[in-house]
Parts: sequence; C-alpha cells; structure tokens
Amino acid sequence: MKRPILIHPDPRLKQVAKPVPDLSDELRRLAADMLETMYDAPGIGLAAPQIGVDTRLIVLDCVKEEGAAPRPLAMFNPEILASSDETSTYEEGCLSIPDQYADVTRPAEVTVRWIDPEGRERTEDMAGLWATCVQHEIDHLQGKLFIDYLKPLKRQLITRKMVKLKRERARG
Ligand code: K1U
Ligand code: ZN
Repeated sequence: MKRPILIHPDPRLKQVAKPVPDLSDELRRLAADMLETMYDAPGIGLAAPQIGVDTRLIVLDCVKEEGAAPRPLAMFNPEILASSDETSTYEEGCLSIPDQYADVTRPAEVTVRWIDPEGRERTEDMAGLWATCVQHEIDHLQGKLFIDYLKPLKRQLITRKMVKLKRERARG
C-alpha cells in the first residue's frame, strides 16, 4: 500500500527514530509499503520518518541503468561502521522537499551494517550513488535533512518555499 510522504517542515521529520527491537510481519509489510511508495514517487530511497513512522527503517534502490535489474534493499537499524576520508559531492534531492536540489559533500565510501527483512545481519561497502543515498536516508533517522548541510539563508529560502507549497496543497 502506497503511503503519503510528509513535506518539510514537519516536526516528525526532525525526530530521532527508534530502533527496531524485533522483526515482525507488520514491519516487513511496512518495508514493502515503503518500497512501493519510493518507486511510485519516483525516488531512489525513503526513510520511515518520511511517512510519519518513528522507526529505524530505510529502503533504497539506486540502480539507474535502463533495463538493469532492480535491487530493492530494506534496512532495519542501519549503521555506518566506517566512512572514507575521500569525499564526493552530489546534487541531492528529497521526496520531503519536492523540486529542490543542492550540492552536498559526504564521504565517498561507507561500510554499512543492517538487519534485512529475514532477520539476517548484513554488512556492505557502498560507493557512488549508493553511498550518498544510504547516508541521506540514515540522516533522516537522526532527524537531519540534506538542507541542514546548506548555508542558513539557502535553507530558509527552501523552507519558505515548502511552507507555501503546503499551504497551496491544503487549499486544494
Ligand atoms: O530520501 C529521500 O527523500 C529520497 C531521495 C533520495 C536521494 C536522492 C538524491 C541523493 C541522495 C538521496 C530521492 O530519491 S529524491 C528523487 C531522486 O533523486 C530520483 C528520482 C527519480 C529518479 C532518480 C532519482
Ligand atoms: Zn530525503
């Protein structure tokens, strides 16, 4: 089932999400809903707080090549174990901040550990867009948005645009 995506500013996007103590069918359904919502948007990642769920769960699929097989990942309790000194800059977007993009510099490679939907612990080295996206999604679990990396003036400008967008959407 597709879920509505919260738009910034919203206090639920600023909270630190809670760890998952045990996997359940309900949490596996939540992961499936998040993947459906992400593909429909369309996006390459989504974090549970973006649909108003206060849980450390992210989904991503950064396969961009036309015709390539999708690689949906659902990560419960994801953690960055190591980050490279080398950085990369990518023009990021966010489904909670529609149509706004800005350059963000982050570690180019990260080692990530998480629990998969079958309850297995997994660890993977990620680079390129996968590394950028997984860091962006884990930031969401800490209540951090990509605009928090920008200068205050640019952040305020984007926030004002989002307030206006939400007002227009509420009017219908
Ligand atoms: O977390 C989110 O809001 C999803 C976000 C993830 C992200 C994008 C870019 C850099 C880092 C993280 C998005 O998916 S925004 C949409 C987007 O980037 C995209 C949409 C369609 C095709 C390709 C990319
Ligand atoms: Zn985002």
